[in-house]
Amino acid sequence: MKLFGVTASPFVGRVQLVAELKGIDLPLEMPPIESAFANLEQRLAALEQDPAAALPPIQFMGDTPYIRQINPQGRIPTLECDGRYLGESAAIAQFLDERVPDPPLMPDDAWSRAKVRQLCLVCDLSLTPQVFPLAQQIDPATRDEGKLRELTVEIERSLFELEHVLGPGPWAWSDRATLADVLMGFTVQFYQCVLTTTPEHLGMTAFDPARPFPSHPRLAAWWAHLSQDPVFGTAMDRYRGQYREWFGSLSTPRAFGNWLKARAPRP
Ligand SMILES: N[C@@H](CCC(=O)N[C@@H](CS)C(=O)NCC(=O)O)C(=O)O
Repeated sequence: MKLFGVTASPFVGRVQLVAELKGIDLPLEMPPIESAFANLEQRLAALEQDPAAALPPIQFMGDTPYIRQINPQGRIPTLECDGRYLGESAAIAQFLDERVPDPPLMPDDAWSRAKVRQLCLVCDLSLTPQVFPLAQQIDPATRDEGKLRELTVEIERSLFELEHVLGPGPWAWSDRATLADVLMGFTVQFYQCVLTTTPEHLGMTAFDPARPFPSHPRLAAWWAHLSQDPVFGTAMDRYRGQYREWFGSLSTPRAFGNWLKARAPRP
């Protein structure tokens, strides 16, 4: 088995954490991304001439011919297992959980398993889709205030939903870590990193690093517990630096081009 992806992706991070918790040896392979670099030099030169040049967006690691061939979604992470391919971090995480049952990342009883799935779905249908567009609003020079207001409302609604679906704790559902903690952990950590990248936290009060989730006591208690856990806490810290670097690259197409270039495979 191996995983196609790059560590700057929180979705890849989810799968790597599940592998770590289960002691699965899961090498990470950067997908062949030559196509993403094909016109990079020319693009950077064009931007040098005209920083406002409207060029089509540069592809990220996932949406490349190689990945599209093995995963029709053109996304990372993509798992290779016995010559077969699986996409979607939640599906991959669940597959690994079933393949190596110890320690289990799903509860024993049907009701609790359903609640864990509900948390995973609420996270990925409600909060996760908001945090990437939020990262695009980091730079005040290119920020769309209307979009930011829209995202603020949506994120507030998502946090309310999660707050009220969370179980008694201390983990997301019960006294044991489950797939809900893995999925929510990476989404919330990405969200925290976006907000703390700007001095005014994009005007959102939901995540004060000194006192996270001031109006969501269950989320606050869950996040404190997860952050202090040796395995989860270390995984979150590991990815924080990667995201910071990436966010810094989102401000202009040129900065993003340079970020991508720094990751180009050496000939
Ligand atoms: N729902 C998917 C999302 C995966 C995803 O969006 N991955 C991004 C990287 S973080 C990607 O491959 N995007 C394609 C691209 O930007 O080229 C999952 O959970 O695996």
